[in-house]
Amino acid sequence: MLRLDDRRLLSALDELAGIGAIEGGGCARLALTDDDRLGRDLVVGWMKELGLDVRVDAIGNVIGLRAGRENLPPVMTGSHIDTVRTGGRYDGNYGVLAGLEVVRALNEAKITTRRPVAIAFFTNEEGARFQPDMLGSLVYAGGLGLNEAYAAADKDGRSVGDELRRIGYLGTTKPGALKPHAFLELHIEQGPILDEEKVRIGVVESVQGISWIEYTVTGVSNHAGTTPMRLRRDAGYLAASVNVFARKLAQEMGGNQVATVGALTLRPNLINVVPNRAVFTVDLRNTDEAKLKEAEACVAAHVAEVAKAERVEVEAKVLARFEPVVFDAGLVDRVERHAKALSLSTRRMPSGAGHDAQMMQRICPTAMIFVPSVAGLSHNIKEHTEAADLAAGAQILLNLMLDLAEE
Ligand code: HGY
Ligand code: MN
Ligand code: MN
Repeated sequence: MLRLDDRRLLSALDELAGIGAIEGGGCARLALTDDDRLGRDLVVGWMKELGLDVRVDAIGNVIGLRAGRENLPPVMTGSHIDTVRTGGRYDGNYGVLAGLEVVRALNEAKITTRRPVAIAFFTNEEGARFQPDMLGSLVYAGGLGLNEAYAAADKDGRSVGDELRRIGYLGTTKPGALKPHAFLELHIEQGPILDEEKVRIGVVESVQGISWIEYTVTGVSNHAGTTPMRLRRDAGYLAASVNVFARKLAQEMGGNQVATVGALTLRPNLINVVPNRAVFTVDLRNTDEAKLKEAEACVAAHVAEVAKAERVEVEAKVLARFEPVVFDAGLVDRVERHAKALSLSTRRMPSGAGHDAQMMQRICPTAMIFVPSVAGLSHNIKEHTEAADLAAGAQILLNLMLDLAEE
């Protein structure tokens, strides 16, 4: 069996994690920042060293293509190399760099596969700076127009289009021009299931639905000491009330329902002033679309009820909304077979996190391979996956890609 060099994979992960490194581990490379550019440049350099034909598309997605014996739709693998601000070193990076090690193994074994092989990283998967998340793969899959994507702006009003140009990754190839024969994404689980159950490989059947809403609340700033409670129009109170409500709602709904108020800013944000403005986000997710809709409706009703009682104005903006996605059953079976062929324990599961794969499933058969996250930690600088698990996932990727590239 062709083996890939997992030591090289580990050192590549370390080197990439050195860009935007955070004190104490992890890395921060928010999409289209200078650190993202440096990370992109490093990976593009590795792609070129491996002899890949590197293409940058009009939304900054980067694809390294390795020719096959025949000019057929390629077998593609990839993920993302942008991170959240408290990012770990494996989220996204692992899938891209494992793809490069697949190419290195093919090169060293002087194997030319029937189909071309492609390794991709997509722009702004995280959605931490620009929304929606999975922006690059969504455009690639035809789910969002380029102009709308270019117009997405961060908190400082910098747009995706301007930032792509500024960092030199406003490419020319048409996103989605290269339609894969199949797409695989190798990724850390980012949750606690595999680690708790001591299972080596997650055979991912689906990705849960996601709803991101940003609320802007306008009240009246007032003196914290002299303003009686009956006269308050406290924007911060509404934000806090929604946070508590969303937590309780998720607990009462149970199942896969989760709810997070992740971002919150108050103005004037001073100890002795009743806030007149609050901007906060609500992230709701569920594997069941009907339940996700129910959760959205409950939160919206609570916002309206409290806004009326507190006499504040509220503006809601949908930042991202994707329904659950089910992966190609045949390809999912093949992930499971390849894991078992290596005598690795497996369990089928949904993905709690969003991934580029959920967009690629729109245009080609797609599946994901998960490896365990220690203590289920992710989007946390302590994110960790054992070397043996990283190697096992990468070996499945190599074996399955070889399979797919010969059919
Ligand atoms: O939020 C997510 O699930 C992903 O990390 N973008
Ligand atoms: Mn990811
Ligand atoms: Mn992530």
